[in-house]
Amino acid sequence: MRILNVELITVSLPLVSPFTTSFSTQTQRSPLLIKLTADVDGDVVVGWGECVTLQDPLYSEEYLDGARDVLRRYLIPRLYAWQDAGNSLSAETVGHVLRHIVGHRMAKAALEMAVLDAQLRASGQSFASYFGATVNSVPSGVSVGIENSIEHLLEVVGDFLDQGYVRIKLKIKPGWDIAPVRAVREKFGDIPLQVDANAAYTLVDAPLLRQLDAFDLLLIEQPLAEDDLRQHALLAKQMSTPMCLDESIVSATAAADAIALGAVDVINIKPGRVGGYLEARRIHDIAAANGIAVWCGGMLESGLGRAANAALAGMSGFTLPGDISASDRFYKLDITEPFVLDGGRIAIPTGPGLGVEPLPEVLKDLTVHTETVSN
Ligand code: OSB
Ligand code: MG
Repeated sequence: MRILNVELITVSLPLVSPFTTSFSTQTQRSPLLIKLTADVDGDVVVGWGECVTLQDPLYSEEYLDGARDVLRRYLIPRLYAWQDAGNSLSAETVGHVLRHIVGHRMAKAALEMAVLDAQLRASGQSFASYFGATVNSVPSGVSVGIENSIEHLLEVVGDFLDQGYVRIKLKIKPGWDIAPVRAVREKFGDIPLQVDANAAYTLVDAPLLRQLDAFDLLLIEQPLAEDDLRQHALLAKQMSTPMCLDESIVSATAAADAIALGAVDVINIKPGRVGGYLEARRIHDIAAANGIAVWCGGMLESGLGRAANAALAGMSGFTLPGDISASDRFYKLDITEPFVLDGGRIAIPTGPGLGVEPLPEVLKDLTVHTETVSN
C-alpha cells in the first residue's frame, strides 16, 4: 500500500457518568482518531485508527497532545519516508519501520491499526478473520469506577447485572477496597468479580491486600507500580487471588519476563498499551504457550477501538470476559453504530476491516480538532 494522506481527528465525547479510578476522575473522553487514506493496488481505501491515550499522563506516560505531536513529527513521516524509498508498506512492517522511535506505544498502535484497517478493507477481510477469531461474539464484562458511597456502588453494580454484564470489575484504591468488595459479595453472591487497583498500592500493603483472598475474586489487577515486576512476584506468593498485570505489560518481552518471574497468573491485554494489535496477538500466543490466561482490557474506546478489541478477544486464548462493554456504558452517542449487549455478549463485526466506521454527521459534531499530515 501507499499512504496518500493522514488526518488526525480529535473528538470529544461526554461520559454518561463520571469514571473514577485510583488516579483520576474523568467526565469526558477525547480519543484521537487516525483517518488514513491509501492506495492499495490502484484502489483508494480509508483505514481508521484510535489512539487510546488519556488526556493527561496518569495511566501511562503517554497523553493526548504528546501522541498527536509524535504522530505528526516522527511516526507518520517515517512511514512516508519508508514508502518514498521504494518499500511497500503493510501493517506487518509498521512496527519495524517505527522501531527507532522509543516508546509512544499508544501512538504507534493507532497508526498500525489504521494501516491494518486499510489493508483489510482493501482485501475484504475482517479483523476477526485476520486474527483467527474462533467465535462470533465475546462475553462482556464491565469496569465499575470508584463511587462516593457503598450504597451508590451497589445500585450501579445491580444496574449493570440487570443489563446482563457477565463479570464485574471494581476499581479499588487505599480506603476503597475491602469494604466495597465485601458489600458487593454480600449483596450479589457468587457473581464473577475482580478488582483493579491501577498501581495504587505498595508491597507494604500486602497484609491488607491479602484480606481480599476471602472474597474468591477472579483476579486482582495491577496492585503495584508499573515497574514493580519483582515485587508483584513477591506479592503473588503471599496471596491466593490470581495476580493480573495491566500497566506492567508494555510488550511481549515484558509479558515473557513477568511470566518467567512468577509475577503474573493472568494478563490484561490492551493493544494500545503494548504498541498495537500485532504485539497484542504475540502476547496472546506467549501466554497460551505458558498456560497463562488472558483477557482484553479497555481504555474507554469509541466504537472503532471496541470493534478491533472484540475481534482480538475472539481468539481462543481469551478465556476470561474482557472490559468490552456496550457503547452506552460510557457514551450516550458513540461515533459508530452503537455496540449493544445481547445476552451478556458483544457481537464481533463481520465486515471488511473493522466492519464499522464513524457516522459522518456524528463525527462532524463531535470533532474538536483536525490536522492533516501530508507527505
Ligand atoms: O486500568 O483497565 C484500566 C480505563 C482507563 C484507564 C485504565 C483502565 C480503564 C478501565 C476501563 O478499567 C475499561 C473499559 O474501557 O471499559
Ligand atoms: Mg487496569
